[in-house]
Amino acid sequence: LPENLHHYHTHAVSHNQCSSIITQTIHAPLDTVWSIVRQFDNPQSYKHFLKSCHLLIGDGNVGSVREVQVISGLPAGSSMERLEILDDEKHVMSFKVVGGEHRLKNYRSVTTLHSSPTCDGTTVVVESYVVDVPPKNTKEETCVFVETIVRCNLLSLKQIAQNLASS
Ligand code: A8S
Repeated sequence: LPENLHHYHTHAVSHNQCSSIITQTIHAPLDTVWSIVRQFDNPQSYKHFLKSCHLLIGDGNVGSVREVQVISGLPAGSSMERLEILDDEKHVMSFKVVGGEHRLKNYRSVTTLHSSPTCDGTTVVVESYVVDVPPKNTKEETCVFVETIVRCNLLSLKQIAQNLASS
């Protein structure tokens, strides 16, 4: 396994937090996938639970803060998120939640892209997160909720990247 996997996806997790890691194989070149993931001001291009995004601070580099509006039907209205890592060489992006109207306090995620060592033109996306378990919820419930969202996001990223790569 690439050595940066361990480095970027090992999180300090306290007793009232939950954490996990999700992977997705995409049949598109790494640069294609990265061109989508790296756009901090346009997460709604593949995160279909979001309807809009605008930057409150910065221009899309590290330290920028975005505000996203969530589609209706979810227990959330908006989220404010700060870009923590954007590494165009190592293909790492990370953001943390710094506010908003939702239940995922202190959510932080790291996404890394890896060229498949065995299959040309294929990318493996690895996404890990840590979040506080909300009052009156269990770790299990929180993980299921977050994993559902992250899996949907990565499946949608796969579809969009594969369409771009085959056009
Ligand atoms: C991401 C990951 C997650 C986003 C969650 C888990 C969120 O945007 C949604 C619903 C919520 O209740 C929390 O990579 C929050 O965006 C869709 C508003 C943060």
